[in-house]
Amino acid sequence: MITEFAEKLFIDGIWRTGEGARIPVENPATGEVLAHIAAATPAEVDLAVTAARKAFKSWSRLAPVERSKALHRLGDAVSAEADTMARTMTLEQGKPLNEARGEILKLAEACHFYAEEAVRIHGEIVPNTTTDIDSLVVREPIGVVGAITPWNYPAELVGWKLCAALAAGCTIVIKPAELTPFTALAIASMVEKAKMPAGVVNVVTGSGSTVGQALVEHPGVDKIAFTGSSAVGLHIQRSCPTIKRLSLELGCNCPLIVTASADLDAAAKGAVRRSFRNMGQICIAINRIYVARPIAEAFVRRLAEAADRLVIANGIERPDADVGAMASAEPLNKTKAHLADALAKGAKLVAGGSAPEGDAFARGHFFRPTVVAGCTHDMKVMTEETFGPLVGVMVFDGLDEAVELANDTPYGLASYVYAKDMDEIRYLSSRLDYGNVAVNNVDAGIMNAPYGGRKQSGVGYEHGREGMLEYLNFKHVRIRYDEPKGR
Ligand code: TAP
Repeated sequence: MITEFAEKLFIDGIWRTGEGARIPVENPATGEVLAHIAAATPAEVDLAVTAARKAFKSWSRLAPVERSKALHRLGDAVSAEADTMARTMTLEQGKPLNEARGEILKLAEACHFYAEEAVRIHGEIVPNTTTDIDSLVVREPIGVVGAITPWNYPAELVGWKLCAALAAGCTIVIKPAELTPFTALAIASMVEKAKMPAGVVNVVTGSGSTVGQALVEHPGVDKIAFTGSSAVGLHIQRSCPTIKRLSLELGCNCPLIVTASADLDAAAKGAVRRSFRNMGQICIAINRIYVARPIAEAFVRRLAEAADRLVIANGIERPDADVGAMASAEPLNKTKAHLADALAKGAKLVAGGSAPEGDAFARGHFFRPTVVAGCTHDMKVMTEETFGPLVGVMVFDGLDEAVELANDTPYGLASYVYAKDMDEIRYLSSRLDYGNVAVNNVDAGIMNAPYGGRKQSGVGYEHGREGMLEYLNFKHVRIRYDEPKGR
């Protein structure tokens, strides 16, 4: 699949060999170059936006049931190709094959979910001061969407935007991350298989600062749907030359609170899963854990043992590994820097702390899942997003202290609680200043509930009905009627 898409752009339903500079895409588990992509030129970006604008005229006027059928066909095409698409993702991103396959199937789930929502875009009739007037509130698609996505979930983060936008009647130009472009191009080929009209979905590859920025600045793009770092999100907000709708799904530094009433085994299991899955390269990864003093020692022991038990491997060779390679040297270096900072400031290493040994790991971006205890808020691990396999643990004495520490951050995407006491659960969940609070589980995002951040974690929502509202304008149509003649 990868060589098939090398140097290609998908514009107006046609696979074009790009005219811009070639950029290598590497396998992060081995360092080998998989293939090259073509950086879209300004003219090619313009072509894609023009195609999306043209397609918008008919796609937005299509009966919702037809858009729904097209999204169901896309979901079916994605499921049918799950194995090959997963392989593409593992090769370019590093996560184990089984996990990649799970992500592809979740993309298919998003297609079917928004296919169902496409036929439920209804409006309201609002009461007026006189009875001869109706106020209709109708919903209309915004227009052309520029979707800019990161490399950690190369299928789902494209899919949430694509499916919600198309269900609403918008068309889309996607700019995937340079590190993981082939998964997005594979999605484009499923769009083709699903026989979507030309121009409804377009994919242009290249760097964020040129191709992504060109979408941000293009007057033909009505909305930017962005997932990525808070720094780039802020830059996009500042650099929009015209008024555009923006959804910004940004970074976080997510806390977990473990109270004295918690089931310790469940808490350690949840903490390990959400700290280290995808090598911690998740916007909702648990970065910092606050644990009640009486249970701290027992919890840290369980956490460290569970972290040490995780199987690390090249995700192609060992599909069922717990974790694979990190996606590039950048998040790995940041992980090492945050670890060094914590240790220099007095934290104690209780698990991991180095790269795994052996030839199999020599050329890839591998690191052992790492736990540091005895942390304080002077340490970067407790205050900045690491985006790597490192978690810090700190002890608390009272629930108010735990809440204060958990909320002591500019971010607000997701937080976690393990507790059995209902009073504690209510107290904590109502005080945590986050868009998502997961209690006694670590799946903060599910397809049919809104998922979005507060503060520097962004604006807007994905998932759920709310995710589709991000692609719709409201229109108020106020109609005054006369008495019918000859009544
Ligand atoms: P970024 O560096 O912000 O990149 C995200 C996307 O933006 C990439 O496609 C990037 O292109 C592009 N980009 C970079 N500069 C741009 C510019 N000036 N104009 C337009 N686009 C630009 O993030 P990342 O390192 O890929 O991903 C990690 C971050 O994403 C973390 O902070 C993580 O928390 C966040 N994230 C958030 C969520 C949610 S749902 N809140 C989910 C996943 C990840 P290139 O990389 O190709 O240059």
